[in-house]
Amino acid sequence: MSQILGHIVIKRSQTGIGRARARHASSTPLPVLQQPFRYITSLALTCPDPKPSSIHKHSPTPSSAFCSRHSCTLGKILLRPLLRTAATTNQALALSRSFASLSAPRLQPRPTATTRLSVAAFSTSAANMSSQDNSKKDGSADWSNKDGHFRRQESSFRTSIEKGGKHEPEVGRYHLVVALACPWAHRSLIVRKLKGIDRVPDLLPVHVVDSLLGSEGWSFVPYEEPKGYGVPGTGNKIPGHEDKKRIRELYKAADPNYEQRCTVPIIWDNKLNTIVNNESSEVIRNLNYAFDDFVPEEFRGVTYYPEDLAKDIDAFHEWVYPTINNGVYKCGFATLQDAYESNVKPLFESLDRVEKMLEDGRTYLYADKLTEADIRLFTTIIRFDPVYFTHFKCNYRTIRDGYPKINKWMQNLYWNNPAFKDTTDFDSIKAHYFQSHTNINPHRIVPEGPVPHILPLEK
Ligand SMILES: N[C@@H](CCC(=O)N[C@@H](CS)C(=O)NCC(=O)O)C(=O)O
Repeated sequence: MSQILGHIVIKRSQTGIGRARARHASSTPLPVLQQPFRYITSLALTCPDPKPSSIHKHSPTPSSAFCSRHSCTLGKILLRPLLRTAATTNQALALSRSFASLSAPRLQPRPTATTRLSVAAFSTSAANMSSQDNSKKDGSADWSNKDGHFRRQESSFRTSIEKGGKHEPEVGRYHLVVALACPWAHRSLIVRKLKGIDRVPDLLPVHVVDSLLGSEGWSFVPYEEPKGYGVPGTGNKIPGHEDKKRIRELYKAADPNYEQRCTVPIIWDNKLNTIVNNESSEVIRNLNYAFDDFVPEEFRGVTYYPEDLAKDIDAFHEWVYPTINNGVYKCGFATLQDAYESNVKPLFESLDRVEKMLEDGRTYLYADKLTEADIRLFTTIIRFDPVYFTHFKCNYRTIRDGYPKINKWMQNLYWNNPAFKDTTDFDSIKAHYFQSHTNINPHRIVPEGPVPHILPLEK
């Protein structure tokens, strides 16, 4: 039986070699052709027998790392043989042109005599793949644009839990979905605890996904392949959604047309069956007040974004987000030397700047008060020595050896405040980064160090 596996977008890379990108078959009916392993002008890619073994037989030469990085459920499909044998360059370019409308304008191929069409790997389960330039369908994906720079997508669900609004504060209605590895999700776990939300049963239960970001994105149940990787999540299900294996299914339930990456954290509204918000910076602000009617007295009215410091905090994020929080990703996911170099320097300049801010020995970044500035910076800094220094090549210096003030600030938060320590899981963090990004770490070896992951506080 033939099955439509998806569509192909041909992307011309800098080298002039096109890269085919696949979009998962949508609900739009497309003609199924009976020719195995051909892509054809109807723009559907068909496979006569979608069993991994037979697919692999037809794609024995994963000549690009791109293909071997993918571990899709139905196997890896290498399109190169297909492009070589079944299609002429002109056909391929016609195909790519037809798909250009799905892609960012810069993906439009410029046909030239020397254009060669190359390899694509295709996950049949890549329903969340976006046509955006930097989005890909699995955790091990090629995260960068063709200029070699990583660009994070805009979050899509941007509402909040508030009285009189669409999402009324209630017990038993909302769920927080996180990956312990994720610095953005980590922020929300910290604030949930700091605000005492964790003290009230069913107020905002946490659902932790597996550490492995696999071919279908974050997962509530371990991936069957690759075997043996990842630190399992909590496995607790959202009532009514017990059948959901991946967070992508929640995104699709919230918005059947959702085509972006399916990121954590998510606040899920189980009454309206939708996502309240998937942007951590907004989630943590919302948690400052969302549940104040339900949390114990001592937590009511407590905010980590105090009005008198709002301006300073905003100004701080202005440079810390692009150069540090997201800066480490821009270094790690850069695919060109220039792109890497142009991000690693600003990262360390910003760390120097934070070090200077903390020079006077202050405990917190602003006004001797714990604020979201500390929270947002902490989740990046705590991952720095164990992961970013090596995995993302942020290696001018470590925090412990190169930034004594930042190190002390981080140690204090971690060792003296359970909201920071109890939400930090080094095993998940390391397993996630080193095992999911096989474009960076193809053998998935998780380094042992640093030993210890964080230094003890000096007596
Ligand atoms: N802007 C978002 C970013 C969240 C984000 O990118 N999370 C990553 C994990 S660190 C994710 O879920 N990635 C899944 C994917 O890209 O498939 C936020 O701050 O909430």
